[in-house]
Amino acid sequence: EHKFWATQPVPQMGEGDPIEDGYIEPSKPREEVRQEPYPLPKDFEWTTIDINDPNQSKEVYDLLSLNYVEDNDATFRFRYSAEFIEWALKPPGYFKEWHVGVRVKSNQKLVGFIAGVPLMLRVRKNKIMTSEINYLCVHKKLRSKRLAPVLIKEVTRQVHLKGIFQAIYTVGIVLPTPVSNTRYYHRALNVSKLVDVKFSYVPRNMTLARMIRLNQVNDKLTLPGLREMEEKDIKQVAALFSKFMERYDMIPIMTLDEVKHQFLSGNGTGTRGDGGPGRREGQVTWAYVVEDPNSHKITDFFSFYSLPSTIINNPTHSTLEAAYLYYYATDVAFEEHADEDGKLKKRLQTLVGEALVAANQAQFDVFNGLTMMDNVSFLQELRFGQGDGILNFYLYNWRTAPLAGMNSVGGVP
Ligand code: YNC
Ligand code: MG
Repeated sequence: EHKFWATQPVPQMGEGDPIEDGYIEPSKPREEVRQEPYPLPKDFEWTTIDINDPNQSKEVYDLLSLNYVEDNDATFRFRYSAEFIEWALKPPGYFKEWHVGVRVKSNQKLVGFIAGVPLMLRVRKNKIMTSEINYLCVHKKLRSKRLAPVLIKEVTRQVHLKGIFQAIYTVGIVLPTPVSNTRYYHRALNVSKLVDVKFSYVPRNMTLARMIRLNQVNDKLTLPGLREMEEKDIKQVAALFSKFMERYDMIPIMTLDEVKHQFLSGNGTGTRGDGGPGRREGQVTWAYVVEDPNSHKITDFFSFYSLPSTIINNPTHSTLEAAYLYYYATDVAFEEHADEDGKLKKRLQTLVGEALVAANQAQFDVFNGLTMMDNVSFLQELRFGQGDGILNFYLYNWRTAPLAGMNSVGGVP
């Protein structure tokens, strides 16, 4: 069935739960790692993408914007911005060698890409240094030629050369073998546009006007103490975040520098409005905190990021502006029985409700979330609807029983 994946250190389908969590194949000393790049078909060559070079970052943007992930009926295609790609590929401690490209020898055109970034992960009781693999893409004209396995093997070799032997990745399709499955949910903000582009439909027994009214959000943030996150908050946010994330079974573990990178370095430059209403120039992430006015303690935080999609073949609208719920945390979770008596659920509903307001101010058309973290507890009340997209989580060279249901996956971008 899976000619390539059958050869890889991943749990094979139907293997059953492991007796103990652990690696599938042992790590190797550097000198035992293959030293030469894997061979490519003769018309192609490897390239290391220098993501700091605006020309090369634009090449990756161009490749992905025309050839990356589409929805099931090819109506929408992810269009990560160049700023987003730069932010995502340059976390603290990134390796340029993990930004692997394939060019056509004759004209140097970039036709293949895969990237990894280092990520400390906790899976149940184990902390594992991993590579988070993303942005695997082969030009549409070169599909089904088994280039993807070569890209995967080459990035694996580059990861091994840095002494790392585990990886995490998310894919829309089912491969051997998901550690968790999540589903996309969507909260309409710009209802009439979503209906226009056939992202949403007006159900029977409903009118467009009524649907617009039902999905209206406040025009201002109202939660007392809520403001944008700043540099001075990093330490408190990092502490709150790491304590909150203890609830989940698979989570990233971030240093202060990583917290700063994840929540502030994508916030764009200049002042609000420079990049359009509610946005700074080049803004890809939004992060908010709630500060207690008396103690100045940060009690809550939430974040979301911008990932537009190209609307394929639409005469009037070219772009779907989508915000994606990212990480959040609240100290309500540390109160006794906060879970059982619904206090946590209520707080998260308030926080994400404010995220919807901020996203609406920034002119997003839709706000997306996955069925992970505690999201299932508030999706319905906040009028998210189930989408057709799924997202499977995978671990490379690590065995653990499936992470099922809520409170299992604490996410990974
Ligand atoms: C995929 N998305 O099953 P078998 S997600 C992994 N992830 O192998 P060919 C995939 N494997 O089944 P094509 C995959 N898609 O025979 C396909 N495969 O064992 C497997 N799409 O290769 C597939 N981006 O080259 C099969 O297929 C083999 O030409 C077939 O290329 C695939 O980034 C692809 O969806 C996805 O650009 C490049 O369709 C192409 O179709 C494309 O003949 C649109 O490949 C964009 C798209 C994928 C987004 C993502 C995460 C990728 C994870 C890769 C695995 C990482 C493993 C860990 C490595 C580090 C280890 C350490 C340490
Ligand atoms: Mg291919």
